[in-house]
Amino acid sequence: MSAVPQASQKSGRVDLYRRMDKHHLAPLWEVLHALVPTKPQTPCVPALWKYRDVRPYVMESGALITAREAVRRVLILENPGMRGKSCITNSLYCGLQLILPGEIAPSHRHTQSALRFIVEGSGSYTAVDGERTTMHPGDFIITPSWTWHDHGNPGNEPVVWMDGLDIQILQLFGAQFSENYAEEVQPVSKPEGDSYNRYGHNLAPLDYTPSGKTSPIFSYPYAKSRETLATLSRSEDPDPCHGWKMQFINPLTGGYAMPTIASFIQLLPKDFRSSAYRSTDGTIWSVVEGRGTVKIGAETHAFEPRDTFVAPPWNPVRFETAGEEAVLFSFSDRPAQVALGLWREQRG
Ligand code: GTQ
Repeated sequence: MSAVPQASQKSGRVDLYRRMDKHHLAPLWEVLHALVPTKPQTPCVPALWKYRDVRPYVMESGALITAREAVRRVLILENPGMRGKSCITNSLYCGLQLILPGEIAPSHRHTQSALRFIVEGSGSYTAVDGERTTMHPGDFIITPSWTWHDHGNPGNEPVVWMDGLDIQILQLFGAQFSENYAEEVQPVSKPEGDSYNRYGHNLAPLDYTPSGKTSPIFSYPYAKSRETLATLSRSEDPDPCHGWKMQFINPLTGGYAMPTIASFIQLLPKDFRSSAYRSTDGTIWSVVEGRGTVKIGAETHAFEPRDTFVAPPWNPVRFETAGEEAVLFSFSDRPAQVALGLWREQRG
């Protein structure tokens, strides 16, 4: 038998494909290497959104549609390699949400888990299951799957935050549900700080048994995470890949704050050149403090506060800072990959 297909075999195959196509059948051998590649293959590309460039569009949207009419007034950060799919990586959605003084974004709930990372402005709130949390730049807030949530801005300045949702994961599984609350704003049933005081102080109620897969606290104030980073930086050397990096946890399990999305906060020392690091979880960063550059795969981008950038799965990431420290927030689908036994990382 010859290893090279005969012309008759080739035309026979084309004929076979054509006839079986009507029965919704397709030959695996034509697509096998694309389906089962030797290393991660993705249309997701590295990208950075400069807040300086994006902000005017965010503010212009504020003059053209209200939060009430939009339901959520958000500009989606679409990965340049996956335009039209409303995603920033294969599995995650990211957007910048604007809420102007006096506005409300009406209450709803969905099976998608959401995080908010406050980029600009103070004085707005997110309400989750009867408790409001006032937002400040750098705060990390979660909206667990199927919890009622609405946003409002009783303050006097525009507030912009980054939204991260597991929309594409829910799409993959076909498990999306959502509904609107009967009223625009859900009733406030708990004082501000209730969940943080109950669960965020190394204490738990006597009868507490974890219910669900999400952290019982939904606000992680920047003041606390920044203090932790400062403490670490005074007492130990930075990690060569990450600087000083911490993960946000569910304080009652030690696990991730949400079952599908992990989030992190890291401090890069000044005059730092990190070693290359890659992992299978494509990651989105929001810059809180400081300037530097990030090399993602073959692309290098300069970053400054409030910029957002994305590293696709398995793309090596390197950071450089000069003269100043930098603080970066990030999130990825790591918990989902870990739960399924898929997550890999490589240093150097
Ligand atoms: O705030 O509930 O960016 O439902 C996309 C979908 C935000 C939200 C988004 C949402 C929300």
